[in-house]
Amino acid sequence: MSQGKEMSQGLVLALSKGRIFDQTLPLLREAGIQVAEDPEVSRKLILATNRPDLRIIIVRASDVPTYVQYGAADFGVAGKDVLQEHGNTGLYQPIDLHIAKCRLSVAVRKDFDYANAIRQGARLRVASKYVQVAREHFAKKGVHVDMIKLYGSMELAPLVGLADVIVDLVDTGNTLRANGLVEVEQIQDITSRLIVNQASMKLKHRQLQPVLHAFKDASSAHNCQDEAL
Ligand code: PRT
Ligand code: MG
Repeated sequence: MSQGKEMSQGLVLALSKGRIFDQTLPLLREAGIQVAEDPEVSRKLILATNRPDLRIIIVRASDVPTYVQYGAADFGVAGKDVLQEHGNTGLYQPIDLHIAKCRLSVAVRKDFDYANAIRQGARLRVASKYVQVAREHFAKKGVHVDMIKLYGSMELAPLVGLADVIVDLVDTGNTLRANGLVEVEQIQDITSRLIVNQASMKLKHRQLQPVLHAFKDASSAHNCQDEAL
């Protein structure tokens, strides 16, 4: 049997390496699922689990919704930041897992007068990976923005004069501090959600349902407001 055929019959879960994999692992364990290998060590992109009908694929964090949307994975775990930029097409988002917590914030150089810069009618150069959310945030405040799309190391932009402000994820604040930046506004709290391909939810309902319930139970210690599955 070909690999593709095998994958289409079982369930495929898409995860990214790093904090999402690390923080999903305990939830999987509570759901009775053990992952055979550590992706950091094995470098494999398809990982077996103790369940013959469940495999994990390792993809870039921002690619998780794409794999799930097109059905290459039946379900996955992705940050709210990534989901907002990607959009909801083809995806259900039934469970907030309350993992990989951080916040999306506006940050500037310590010596930058933000209050003055955002006065009504002003124009601001904003660098971010999260251009949709950043645009909406400043539109609500009546601030005109020149949006500069970046893919990483956002903290550098104000330091070298590329932008006045950045919109980026903040957890401990250590990265901002190390670069002489300060958080001037918190836009939203971010956690990661379990996302499910809409066709899989119907066609693989019998297989998926127990796994989704186990995920929900495992994460419910932190959460009381999940939508119905
Ligand atoms: O790293 P890569 O470019 O491959 O992809 P990625 O950055 O999208 O993936 P990853 O694994 O770093 O992040 C996956 C998800 O984790 C994100 O989509 C968020 O939902 C969530 N998350 C939680 C975070 C953070 N906390 C976080 N602190 N993602 C990124 N950061 C970065 C932030 O961008 C900043 O550069 O960490 C830095 C700030 O951290 P502090 O602790 O110094 O404030
Ligand atoms: Mg990263």
